[in-house]
Amino acid sequence: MPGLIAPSDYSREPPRHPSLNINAKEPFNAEPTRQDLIVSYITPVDYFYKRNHGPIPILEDNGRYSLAIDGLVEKPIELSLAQIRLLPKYNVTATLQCAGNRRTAMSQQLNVRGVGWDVSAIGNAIWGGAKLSDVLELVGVSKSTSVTSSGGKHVEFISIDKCKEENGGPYKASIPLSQATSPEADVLLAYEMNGEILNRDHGYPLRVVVPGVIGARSVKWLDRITIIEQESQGFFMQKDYKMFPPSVNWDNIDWPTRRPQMDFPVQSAICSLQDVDIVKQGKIRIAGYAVSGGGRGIERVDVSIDGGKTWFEANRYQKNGVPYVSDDDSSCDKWGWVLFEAVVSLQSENADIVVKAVDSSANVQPENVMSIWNLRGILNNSWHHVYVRSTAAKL
Ligand SMILES: Nc1nc2c(c(=O)[nH]1)N[C@H]1C(S)=C(S)[C@@H](COP(=O)(O)O)O[C@H]1N2
Ligand SMILES: [Mo]
Repeated sequence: MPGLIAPSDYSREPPRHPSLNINAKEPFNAEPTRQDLIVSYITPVDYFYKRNHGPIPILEDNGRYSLAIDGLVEKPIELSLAQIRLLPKYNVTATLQCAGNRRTAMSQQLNVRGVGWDVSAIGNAIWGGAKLSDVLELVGVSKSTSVTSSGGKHVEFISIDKCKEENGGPYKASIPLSQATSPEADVLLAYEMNGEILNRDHGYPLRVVVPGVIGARSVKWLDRITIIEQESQGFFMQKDYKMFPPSVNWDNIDWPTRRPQMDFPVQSAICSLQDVDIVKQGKIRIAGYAVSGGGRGIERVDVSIDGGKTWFEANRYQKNGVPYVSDDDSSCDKWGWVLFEAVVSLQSENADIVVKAVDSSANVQPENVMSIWNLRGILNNSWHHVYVRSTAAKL
């Protein structure tokens, strides 16, 4: 298809903010500093983590973008961006989190395979675009459908980037048709991020945003949507982003025994401090983010300054001044993270500060990283500890 093209080398990458910590250069994988991550409830585009598997695609100067929708549907179509923009526009505030967020910490316990990430492979943005459920009506699939008359049960998103995991082919992922056609699931074909035209790193001109689900399913630089019988057979659905138990290693791994990971689990991390930090004696600020997948809200954020022996609750907020209530969709963002904050005076020179969140289904983060260790290092949502030494001396 003319228009959107995928370079096979890294000579045409977009500019990026110099403050990002780069975890891999080619493909470009970077995250903001902890401090930058929580400057505001909505993550500025410059500070939003970037996770790629190949060179960034580009719209040719005179290129005309169009999106094909086909497969097990009555009337396949091709849509221009203008036609997609004509559909009702929704702004959905949703947190995107890479399944590999906090992988470095898991790897420090026992080595795992994958790009290392600190706690910032996550961001919260206002995504603007058309609802996938509206778009699918144009090909004759009505709202709340779980199977089409020709047997379609999954919606596959196909990009145009060149990924080595796909032997130079494009990135692909799928979600169930029931989720794609559910207006409440808020799955978007987004052309805006934080009120601006989506930039190249984040999927220009059009990407999928699947709220509450690991970032890997939110396909960027969307080229084609196809309705299929079984879930996508792409590498990133079948041979990656699956959660294995700690007993599985690279010699006994059997990929088909596990389902592709979709929702992410309850998660939180401290961003106002480094894992090992020195602070001035007196009051310190413990702040960070908490979020859960599947549209579950954050019921509580617990903080400890004695390694988890005793706990107290942190304040939670989304928009400034509005108290956060985990099950109130009218005043709170269902798919968005909450920021938390607690100000404490440390009682001793050394403190083991811990945070754990509880979601609206009473799911709690696991205490121990080794109990959820897996060879790909995904979904590290264990309690986040930071070790702080306070000193009377001027820093
Ligand atoms: N086409 C394409 N889509 C993609 C990817 C990719 O490499 N290619 N990476 C996925 C992964 S693993 C994540 S976590 C998110 C990252 O989105 P972001 O770079 O906008 O933060 O995009 C997803 N969509
Ligand atoms: Mo990811």
